[in-house]
Amino acid sequence: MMENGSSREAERGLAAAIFFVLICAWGGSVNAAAERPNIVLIMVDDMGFSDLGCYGGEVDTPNLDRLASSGLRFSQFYNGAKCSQSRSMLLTGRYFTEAGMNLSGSVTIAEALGKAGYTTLMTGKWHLQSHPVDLGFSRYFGHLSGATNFFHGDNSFRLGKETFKVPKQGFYTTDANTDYAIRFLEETKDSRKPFFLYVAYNAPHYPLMAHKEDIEKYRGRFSEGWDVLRRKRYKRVKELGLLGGDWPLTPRPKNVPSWDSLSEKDRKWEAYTMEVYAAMIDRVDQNIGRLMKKIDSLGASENTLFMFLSDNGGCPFQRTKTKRDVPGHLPESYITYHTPWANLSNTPFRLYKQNQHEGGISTPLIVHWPRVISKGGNITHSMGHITDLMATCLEVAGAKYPETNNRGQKAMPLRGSSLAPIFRGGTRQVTDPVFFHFSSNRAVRSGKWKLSWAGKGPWELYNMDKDRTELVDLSGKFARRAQEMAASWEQWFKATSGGTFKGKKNRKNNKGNKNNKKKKPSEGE
Ligand SMILES: [Ca+2]
Repeated sequence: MMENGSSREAERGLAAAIFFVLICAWGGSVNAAAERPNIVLIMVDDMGFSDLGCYGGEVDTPNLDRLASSGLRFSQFYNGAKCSQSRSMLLTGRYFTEAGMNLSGSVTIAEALGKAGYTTLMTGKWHLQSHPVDLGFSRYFGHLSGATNFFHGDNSFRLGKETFKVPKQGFYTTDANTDYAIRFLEETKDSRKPFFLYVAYNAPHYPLMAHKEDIEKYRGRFSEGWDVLRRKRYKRVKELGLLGGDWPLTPRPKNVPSWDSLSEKDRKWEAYTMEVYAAMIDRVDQNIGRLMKKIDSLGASENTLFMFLSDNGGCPFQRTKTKRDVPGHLPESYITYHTPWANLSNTPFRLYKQNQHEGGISTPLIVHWPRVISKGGNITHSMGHITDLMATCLEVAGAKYPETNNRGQKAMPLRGSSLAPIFRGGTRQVTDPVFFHFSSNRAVRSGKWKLSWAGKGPWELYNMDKDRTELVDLSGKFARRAQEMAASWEQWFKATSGGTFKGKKNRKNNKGNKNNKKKKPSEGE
């Protein structure tokens, strides 16, 4: 009896198991065909590698920390070191020297996913030529300029293609970008299409402006000064496992005074600028919390691929235009932080926004996608570049790279490759070498080797496995390698920009290839 009973139970168990497997196989194939993921791509502006809590920073970012702890963090992801460069490369998957400001001969993610049946939504800073609606986004709210007054906006604000008059009271750009993102999601929720939402927050770009209550929260948080805080931050970055090797912290640059050498008045002022900067990032995090809550309420959380990054490292430019005593919660204020705090933002790396050393090009990349990333909290040391985001979106959406863009131009080849195999816990064929350029700053990364050039040069060679903080220049020891990599950079620059490198004079090449029309740049960089 026992045997018979056991045998019947076993049969029932087997039948149930077969049924379960069939259901899963059937459900899986239906999901694969019908349930393409939504994609939320969020980029902030002028935020360093280690400002976020989950990257070792002092700023409270509980929402991003939560996404990181149930998602994936990249330790070695690169942007374009400058606002427009990063935006152009993010949207097209091509180098800025090719796509330029007008994205000529390029297809945007919005155009490609729109053709593949996605709803395409954007809010925030554009900072390229043309208009988001003309380049594939069905809805847009934000400012076309590179920088704006966070409380009063500027005359480049648009809702769709219409001029948007910024309200005189109760307006804050970061909040408004989220309000419209939520509104667009609500308005399009019945379309039964998956959505691609790109939110380009202008924060924490200068002018540093934040809500009074958010600034209050950070009172005293930075009073220990940049020397102590940088050492503490380095320790946390290391403890979090974000360093792929045992690299030392870079020393305080010569143009940064020691905190102790400042007068009490100056220390108070400097700490205040960092408090406002932190408050701006805090507000971004609060808004990401609101946005994710909305996506959750739509029942879309599980199959939404969320990616978060910054367009360049901390900004060293001192551009305070008003007196120090005009606080950052007032629209009349125009304060900035500068080199010493940018150096904290980019801990443990060297140099800043616009440089192609690691401080300029290293960004957090947080990826969250419950359906695919089941084991959360991991850190990958796989290298990635901002041009990879287009190929990633195409792959996860099952979309093809179109032959032409919405303007009828032939689409030129993509440069990046998909990050999706990494999301699934595997490895991928990386693009190698990867090239970098802005103005007189340039670099090339090939495997563990990186050749970097800042300002007037010369070329410096680093072994990134042993020295990602770029402290031991090996260009003398491995002169032939350095020469070969330098030659490959020159070749790449000529092939993609149509010109030869002339240092700062190449700023005109930053407008893209020679076929791109020149246009007066808007404020902000
Ligand atoms: Ca920027």
